[in-house]
Amino acid sequence: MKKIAVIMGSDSDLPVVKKAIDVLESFSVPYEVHVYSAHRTPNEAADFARNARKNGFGAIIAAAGMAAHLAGAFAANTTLPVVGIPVLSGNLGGLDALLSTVQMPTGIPVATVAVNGAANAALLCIEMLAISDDTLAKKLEEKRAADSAAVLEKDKHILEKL
Ligand code: RP5
Repeated sequence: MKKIAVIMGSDSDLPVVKKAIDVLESFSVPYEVHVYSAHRTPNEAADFARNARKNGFGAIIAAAGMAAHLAGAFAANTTLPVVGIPVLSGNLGGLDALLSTVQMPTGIPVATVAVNGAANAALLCIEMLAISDDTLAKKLEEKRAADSAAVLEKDKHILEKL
């Protein structure tokens, strides 16, 4: 199975990114976690992105806050799918990172999830791998069913309570 690269702009992003790691773990999808910054380590970030396909990766998650160019910088250097997580950091409530991540020019796409939407970033990558992996597709269906059952259980409790 292809690996998922999980990149964060700073180790201060880890509490958010951990939710993506937990999802990848729960699906037994192989991954590698790195700290690379578009601004502080531009050469290392570019090297990683350029070699990611030949190093066995299938998709890249890039999480960053503030002027969050990380996902775009990765996307500029690979044709693997890049999923951006705008991280809430600094004083602008995550809007800075959201716009920096989502507003990519035509030709260099970044699939952007919600601010701090790390779990969805992992799920989106798993859905990409599941295009050619029936076992993974079945696990995704099972998770959807479990999530539905959990909501219906909550509905039952609310009905009983109120
Ligand atoms: C971004 O700046 C990082 O992704 C992080 O969200 C933010 C702050 O980084 P630190 O100053 O905590 O290293 O590049």
